[in-house]
Amino acid sequence: MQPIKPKRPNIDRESLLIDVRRELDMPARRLFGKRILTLGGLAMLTGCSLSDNTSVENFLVKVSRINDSVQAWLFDPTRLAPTYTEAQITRPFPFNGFYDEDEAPIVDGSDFRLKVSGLVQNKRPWTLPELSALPKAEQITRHICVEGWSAIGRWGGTPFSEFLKRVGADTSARYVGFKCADNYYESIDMPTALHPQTLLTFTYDGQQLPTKYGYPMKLRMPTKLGYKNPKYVTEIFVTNTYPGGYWVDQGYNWFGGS
Ligand SMILES: Nc1nc2c(c(=O)[nH]1)N[C@H]1C(S)=C(S)[C@@H](COP(=O)(O)O)O[C@H]1N2
Ligand SMILES: [Mo]
Repeated sequence: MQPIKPKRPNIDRESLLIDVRRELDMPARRLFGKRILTLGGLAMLTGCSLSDNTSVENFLVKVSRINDSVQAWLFDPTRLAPTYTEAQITRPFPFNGFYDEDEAPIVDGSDFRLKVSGLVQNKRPWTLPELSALPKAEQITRHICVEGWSAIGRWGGTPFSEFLKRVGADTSARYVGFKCADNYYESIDMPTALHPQTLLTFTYDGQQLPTKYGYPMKLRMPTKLGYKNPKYVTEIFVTNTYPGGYWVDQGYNWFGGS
């Protein structure tokens, strides 16, 4: 038999990665459910034709035998996620949370202070105007939720690496953790925190971030699945102690890359 050499197929990378995740040994796999991991689910997410998906499946059979080096290639934290045009934005962009939209926390911006703690030189809290004065960045990227939908949106704010630089974060530490106004919490690896597309965002589609999308701020990472992107962030900390996350602690994969 010919040895199987996985090679990069000409198909939508995101749809591929969702299923590659299934093939890799991921604890979250049971909880994500079969819904998005079927051919039909893939077709729904990506609008791919069945023939494309067939080639995805064939590829995945091969990928399921891969080793760590291929996994490292798939989740390379320096890889850039695709960006999109204004015309491709999903309207209206969906709301999601572990509660209904009308229960989303309403944060008072006027006396808001972002807390900073852990392995940083400067723990001074930040007001919203101070945060808005940081160097600007904007991106139109795809948000992928494991519940079976994805949507393209436009977020604006500051590169998270700029924020980490200003607070004197120990960037040799392993994790950055987030606490949220709705008691959600998350944490990410330092390479992702420093990734050029990881933004601390204050706007959605050119307007102040509305309550439903996480006012006063959302950490937006197009290299991570939806649940890794915390909204209503109230505290950021740098640590070497694994902080977990709201869904991660219920079995979702911690890396959560897309
Ligand atoms: N604080 C907070 N952040 C959160 C969540 C949440 O419930 N609370 N849900 C996560 C999930 S599962 C998704 S898909 C996205 C939804 O973001 P959106 O409402 O802007 O679409 O937020 C993520 N961040
Ligand atoms: Mo999600």
